[in-house]
Amino acid sequence: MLNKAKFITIEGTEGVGKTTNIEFILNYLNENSIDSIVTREPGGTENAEKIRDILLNPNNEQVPEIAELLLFFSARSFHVSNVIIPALQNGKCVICDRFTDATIAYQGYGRGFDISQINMLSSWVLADIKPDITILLDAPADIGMQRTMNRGYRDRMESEDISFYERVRKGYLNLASEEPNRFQVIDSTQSLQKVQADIKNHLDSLFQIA
Ligand code: Z5A
Repeated sequence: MLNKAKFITIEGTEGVGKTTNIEFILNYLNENSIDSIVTREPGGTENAEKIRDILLNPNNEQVPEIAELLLFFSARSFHVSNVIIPALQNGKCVICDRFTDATIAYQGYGRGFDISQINMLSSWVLADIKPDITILLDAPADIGMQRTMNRGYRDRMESEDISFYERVRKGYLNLASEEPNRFQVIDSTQSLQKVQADIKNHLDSLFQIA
């Protein structure tokens, strides 16, 4: 029998539609009676949400880049041990808004940290946890930025210039080409209906739903 406790991550640069489509994925799983939880990074536990505030609140003291990198992994350690592993062990599907690929894309390609050092931290923190599928919503950086402009609030990570987000996007696309079986890249400049039809196709094959 197919194990339905899948680990699904959703990635992309800001404003590509992660939050919007996580709701769609959750509805899909509910309609197919697949028990699931939705969570996010940085965050997902009480302590990890405190770290999220340190990382994203623009009014906090300056965050050195190395502290930023280590804080993302600290938050992830709380999250993996206290939420992700227990949910998967209890037979639940986990839908996670960002995971380690975000660290490689943002801190590696964006900030310039050595990817092999990030991978080493990752192997310490994650043990053998790896997403079953990663949905990468892809769009040119300026499109995502325009979509989030109307919020009237930019967090600390959203205050970089466009070249940073272009490097992040390139990082994600490189990761996807290195692991084509795990990554499903979806053009998020398409209409929401088309994006969601693509997501549904990938979920149908993951869960073997005809
Ligand atoms: N970060 C990191 O650096 N390293 C790490 O390891 C991790 C994270 C884990 C967390 O932010 C920040 O931390 C993030 C990366 C960094 N910083 N940045 N930049 P987050 O994940 O909490 O938030 P976000 O990435 O900034 O996501 P977002 O801005 O909330 O965007 P979104 O969730 O992808 O988009 P959305 O809210 O679903 O959609 C945005 C708007 O577009 C909305 O009005 C939608 O209705 C609209 N939309 C969505 N899809 C479409 C389509 N297809 N057509 C037209 N309009 C659309």
